[in-house]
Amino acid sequence: MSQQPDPPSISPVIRAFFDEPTNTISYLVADPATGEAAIIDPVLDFDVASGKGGVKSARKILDYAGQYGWRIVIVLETHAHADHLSAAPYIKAMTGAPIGIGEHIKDVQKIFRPVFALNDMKTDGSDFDRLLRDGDKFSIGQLIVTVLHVPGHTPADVAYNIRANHIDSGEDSDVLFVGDTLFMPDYGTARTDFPGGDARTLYRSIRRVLSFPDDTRLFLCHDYKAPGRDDYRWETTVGEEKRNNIHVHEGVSEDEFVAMREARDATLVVPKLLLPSIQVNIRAGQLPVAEANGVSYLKIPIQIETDA
Ligand SMILES: N[C@@H](CCC(=O)N[C@@H](CS)C(=O)NCC(=O)O)C(=O)O
Ligand SMILES: [Fe+2]
Repeated sequence: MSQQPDPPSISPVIRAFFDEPTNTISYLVADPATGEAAIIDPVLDFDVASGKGGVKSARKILDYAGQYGWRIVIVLETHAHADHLSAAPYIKAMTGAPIGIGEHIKDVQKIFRPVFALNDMKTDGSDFDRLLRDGDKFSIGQLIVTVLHVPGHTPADVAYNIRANHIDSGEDSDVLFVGDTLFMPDYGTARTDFPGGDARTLYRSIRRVLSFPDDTRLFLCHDYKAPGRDDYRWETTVGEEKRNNIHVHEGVSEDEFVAMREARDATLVVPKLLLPSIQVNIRAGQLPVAEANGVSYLKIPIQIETDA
C-alpha cells in the first residue's frame, strides 16, 4: 500500500513578543502555506522622561519574520492603546503593510480631539488604512480573520478570530486575539475608566468572547503577573476563563461585574504613557508634525486646582 502524504493543516503559526516595560504582548501570525503574516499591536520603545524612543522591539518582530521568509501583509491594532506608543507606522514603512483598526476609532478620535486640541486631526479614521467592522472578514494567506467588535475598555476595541482548520484530524479550533478585554484568569479583566469605557459594555463583550467553544485559544494583549504568580503568561482558553477568571467566571452577573470593575477602576493610577500614547495612537501611530527645528513635540494638558 502506498504511503499517503500528510494532509494539509490550515493552522496559524503564532509567535508572541513580550515588552516588559509596558507589559504588552505583540504577535506575529503567519500562514505557513503562503508565507503571508500579520503583526498585531507592535510597540514603539519610548521613554517619556527623555522623549527618546526607538524601534528595537519592532525590529525584532520584523527580523524574526525575515528569518522565516514571512511577508507582513497587514498591521493590526486591537485598540488605541493608552499605555504604549504604536510601532505600526514603522512596520508599514518597512513592509508597505496597511494599518487596520476597529471602525469605532472615529469615536475615540472625537473624544480626544478637543482634549488635546488636535485641530488638524480628522475624526473619520482616515489616518488608518483599514477601518474594520464587526463581522468583517479578511485573509492572511489562507487564514481567514473575522473581526469582532468588543467595546468596553474603549469604544473601539476589536478582537481578531482565526479559525484553525486541522484537516487531518477533522477538528476545528478557534484562535482569538482578544486585545484588552480578558486578562489571564488569575488577573481578571481590563479597566473601563478611560473616556468612552464602560464596565457594562465590557461585560457583554466578554460574554461574547466566552461564547466561543471551550477549546478556543485566547491570546491576550497584556500580562501584569497576578499576585502570587512569578512568570508572565498570555495564552489561555475560553474554558479556563469561564471556570477560573476572578472577575467574570461563569455565574458572575452583569451587575456584580460592574460593581467590582468600577470599584477597582477607582483605585487604578493613570498609565505612565497615557498622554503620549493617546495623542499618537489615535493618529495611527504618527508623531506630530515636526516644528521648524525638525523636532516633534507632544502635548500635556495642564489642570491646576487652585481651590485647595
Ligand atoms: N501601570 C501600568 C497600567 C497599565 C494599564 O492601566 N493597563 C490597562 C490596559 S491599557 C488595564 O486594563 N489594566 C488593568 C488593571 O491594571 O487592572 C502603566 O502605567 O502602563
Ligand atoms: Fe488598553
